Amino acid sequence: MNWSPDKTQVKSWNEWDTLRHVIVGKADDCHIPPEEPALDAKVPEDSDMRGQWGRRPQETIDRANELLDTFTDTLRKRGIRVDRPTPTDFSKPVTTPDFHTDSQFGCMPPRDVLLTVGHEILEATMSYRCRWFEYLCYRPLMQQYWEEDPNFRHEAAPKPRLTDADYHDDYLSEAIGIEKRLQWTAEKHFVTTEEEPLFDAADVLRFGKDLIVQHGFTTNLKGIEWLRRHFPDHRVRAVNFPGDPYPIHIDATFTPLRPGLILNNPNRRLPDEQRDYFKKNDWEIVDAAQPAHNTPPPLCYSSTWLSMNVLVLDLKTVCVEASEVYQMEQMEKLGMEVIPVELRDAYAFGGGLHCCTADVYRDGDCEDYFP
Ligand code: DAV
Repeated sequence: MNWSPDKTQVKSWNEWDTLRHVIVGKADDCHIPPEEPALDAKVPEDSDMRGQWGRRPQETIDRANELLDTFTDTLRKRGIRVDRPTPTDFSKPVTTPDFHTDSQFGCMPPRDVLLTVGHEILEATMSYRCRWFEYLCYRPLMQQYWEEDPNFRHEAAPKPRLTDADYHDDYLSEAIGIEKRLQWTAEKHFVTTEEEPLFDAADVLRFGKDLIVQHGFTTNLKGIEWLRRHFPDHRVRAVNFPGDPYPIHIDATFTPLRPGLILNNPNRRLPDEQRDYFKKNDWEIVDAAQPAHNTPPPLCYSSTWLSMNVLVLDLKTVCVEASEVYQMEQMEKLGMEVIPVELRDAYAFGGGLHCCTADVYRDGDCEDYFP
């Protein structure tokens, strides 16, 4: 059945077919959460965020929301349906039988929480304590979709316990140093242990029948195995990127643009033995252009490589952050029409244009791109 704006349908099998319906996050009430093991491992050692926590300054929240609202309008003007989450009170502490945290995070990057595979939206386990309840912000939408689309499968992965046993304590030291971090990530020694299945949805890229999953800080091997058993009709492939000292979320590292073409962060090269799978199936992997900035904006977890965190609208059209001149230029050379979207002042809230969205509907069916 074709998509129509009057009828909710959930379906998206990949990152590139024509986008019709999407969720865009909100910056309301976003907090810098207190220290906790998995989060600390991601905060860069020279970051201005070390040792800080609390509600983000109101003027930065307002500015991020202004940008997210403008992005929403841009998509709507192109005929794309855009839904928004319902933020909860992130200042509330969370206590479970297994852990306590004094505040939560926010709901700017829905991509981290929601994994859309075909007619299913799966709530990820998450791996940070401060993000344990983030799915609640999307429940009003999930409920609405469930009522309106009889084919929609709303699923949630088993909530993890997130006790200290989930985290390697050698990652808790103040100054580990980049060299040691690179050695550890090359050895696939990440902050999360194999205590229980863990994954963030943003570690997964959808290539039709194949799900490509980053093994790193936020997704462990048991999380990948859980996805494999949960999606028995898919091939679930683990990848890892040894050049990344803080490997969380695949979408500033590996960016498919259309069937046969992927951008790879040149500092986080996919190892040769893992490239073969793509090469054998005629996928070209090209180095992404350099970011336009030397440093991330203030109080930001992510690296400057949010430059390649783009949202593909269809096989010929891509949204790129408006200040990322080199990335825009490369996209044009690759035959894409670029829509510049200003978002840099929202990066600190959890990511770029791919992170701040989650697919609800794209045209197209589940195809096998690796026959
Ligand atoms: O390069 O810092 C950012 C991904 C955010 N979801 C990076 C990864």
